[in-house]
Amino acid sequence: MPAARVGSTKVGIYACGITPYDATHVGHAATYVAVDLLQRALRDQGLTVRYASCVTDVDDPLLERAAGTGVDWRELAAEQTALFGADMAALAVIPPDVYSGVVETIPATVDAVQRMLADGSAYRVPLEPGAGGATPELGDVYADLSGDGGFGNVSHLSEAEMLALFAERGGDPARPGKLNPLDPLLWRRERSGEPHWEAGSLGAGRPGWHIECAVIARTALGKDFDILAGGSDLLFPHHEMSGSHLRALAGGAAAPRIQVHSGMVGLDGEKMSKSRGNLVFVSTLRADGVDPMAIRVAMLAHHYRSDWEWSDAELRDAVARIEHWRAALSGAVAPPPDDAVAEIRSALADDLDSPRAIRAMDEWAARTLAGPKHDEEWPEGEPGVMARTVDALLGIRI
Ligand code: 5CA
Ligand code: ZN
Repeated sequence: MPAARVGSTKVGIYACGITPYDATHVGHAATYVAVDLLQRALRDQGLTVRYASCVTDVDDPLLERAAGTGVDWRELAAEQTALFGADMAALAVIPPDVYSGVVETIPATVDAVQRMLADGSAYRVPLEPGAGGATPELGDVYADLSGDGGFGNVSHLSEAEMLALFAERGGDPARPGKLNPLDPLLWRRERSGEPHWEAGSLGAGRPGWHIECAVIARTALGKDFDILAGGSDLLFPHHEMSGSHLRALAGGAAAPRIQVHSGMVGLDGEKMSKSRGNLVFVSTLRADGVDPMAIRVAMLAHHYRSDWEWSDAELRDAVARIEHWRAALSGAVAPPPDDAVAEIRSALADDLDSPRAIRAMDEWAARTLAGPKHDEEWPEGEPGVMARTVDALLGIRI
């Protein structure tokens, strides 16, 4: 787990938010539970956490889904964002201090792109005929990565690997007119049928994905915030590019200090993803009467960095585990909890080792249910200490 910056008791965390369609599946939720665990561990160390997140409320796949289903994209985004909020509350995820939409951040993003154009870290690429409305001479804007010596330090991938992932994850390496195939889009001029916003000297259009998160994070947390978080599928290109934009906007100083990436949750042998459609939604589980705390325990049973598979058996194990804990917590007496609390704290301080923290709780529950040995005296009230510990540190309310 990241140590606090020397002399500072404040930690800024930015976690990329959802693109609001087909949300919230248990993969998304596992990533936000991991960030929540990080936040709880840092708070327990006496640090003040400022947590910011976003909602990518205009984006190609969202627009495609809205067009495909005949729903207004704004309605789809609003409805899915509300559902996400309800799911997160049920999973006891501490809400962000700052939660910004991409659409509401457009003025700040326009300002950032204009600054990058002015200082030479961005350039215009001519449009195809028919694009750009009344000002087709103003091209799309791309970041020029050639001046960024830090590019590649997040993912450490070869150029071939970068190109493959860039093409797979929303990039456009083959776009004619770019200086480097990897240069990412900062501002997309208006195209027929696509939403667009007035943007002064840029010409009407909408922002690129990576600059949005850079601007939201920087606005909420300042230029040298500590932690950028998300699932491992965001490592490249998204977080590599956002990191590069943050350096460009800060004139070289590096933010964030640390990147945290959670593993991918799969289903039936494949990553759970909107494009594959192999999704288990938190809201569906909740509607089926599944205890959200069991969903959370199923997630915490895996280390946040590992990839794992969602299954009914995982959920059944979590339900049984909660019942076991509940039985121990509902008694009047228990062994003094100091060792168990210390073990949970130490597990979390060791790169958020939640499986180890959970084992400590299992062992405490087993000992409690076994009852005191003949020479032991257990004070009253101790189960309450453990209940508050798992609530505060693991976010599990029983
Ligand atoms: N809006 C962008 C980030 S700016 C986005 O990636 N949205 S998302 O809805 O696709 O994903 C939201 C979060 O869930 C991201 O951190 C992503 O890395 C994570 N995520 C997506 N699929 C999975 C999965 N199968 N397992 C774990 N985390 C996942
Ligand atoms: Zn993001």
